[in-house]
Amino acid sequence: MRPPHPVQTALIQTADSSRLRCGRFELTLKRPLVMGVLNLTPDSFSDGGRWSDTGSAVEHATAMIDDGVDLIDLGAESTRPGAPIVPADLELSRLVPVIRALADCGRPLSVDTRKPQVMRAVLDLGVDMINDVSGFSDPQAIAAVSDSRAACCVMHMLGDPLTMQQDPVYRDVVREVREMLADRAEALQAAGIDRSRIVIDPGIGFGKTLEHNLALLASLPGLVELGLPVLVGVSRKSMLGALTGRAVDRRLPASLAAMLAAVAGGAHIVRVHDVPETVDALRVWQAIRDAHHSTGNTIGQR
Ligand code: HH2
Repeated sequence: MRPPHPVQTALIQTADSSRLRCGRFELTLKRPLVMGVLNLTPDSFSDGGRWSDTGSAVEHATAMIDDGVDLIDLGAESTRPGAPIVPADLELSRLVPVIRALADCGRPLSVDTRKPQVMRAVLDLGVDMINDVSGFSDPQAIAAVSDSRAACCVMHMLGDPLTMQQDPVYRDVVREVREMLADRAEALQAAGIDRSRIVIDPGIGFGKTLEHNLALLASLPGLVELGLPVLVGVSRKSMLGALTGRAVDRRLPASLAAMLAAVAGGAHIVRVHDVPETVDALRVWQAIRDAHHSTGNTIGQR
């Protein structure tokens, strides 16, 4: 197993967002954390079907841990544009055996789900984070997490996966996404969920054109100013295909570039498919940034 990547020098950062309470874990956010994607779906946009039996899913999770992953995000319903809704019992039948097998893997387990029923069941199994791409817009979803210790990732999405890419329109995408995330974070806090458990995510590719995605990535420092940890998922996404002309299986360099841009903009957690490559890129980026910082200059946001 590789050593954890080095803790970077803390730069300008609000006290609020320097730690994340995440179920059984308390995570320090002084260096960017790597969330590895574990899709248990037959139809995810980049790796559908690859890890859909428990044995291969556990093998992949173990490899990600060896490669230095900080959190594992399990998903059993694709949210790609146009994806159909998966019934809760099917979603759970994919999740439960893998959660049980990974319960003691030493890394926080996150579950990517929009269904309160699924949230409650996986929280009963002890998962550490609920990642809701619909931003806890269902009051039952807030109720499901409020009596747990789990972290809550609030993502921005315009509409739902079935329709979200059909001509998304904003007046000011950066302002609207920021306001929605601040509102949802307030709703979670009103239900008794402490700020130290809340993560926000601009939802790259969820009801956004290429221009919207670029504007959001370019203005991440404005989201970081909300004082909550910011998660960004851009790995292999179609915006990278639009920029490079590459098919989904050839988007690793583009994914790494976008990931580093997000981290330079202040992102605290990056959600990625390619863990070893991401960990390596972050090691190099951090070493340069820390050396630069120790000379008295600053780069990046934090
Ligand atoms: N992206 C995807 C799924 N879940 N959750 C958060 N918080 N942020 C993201 O950007 C995000 C997410 C899409 O990626 P993937 O899980 O690989 O695809 P699919 O939804 O097709 O399973």
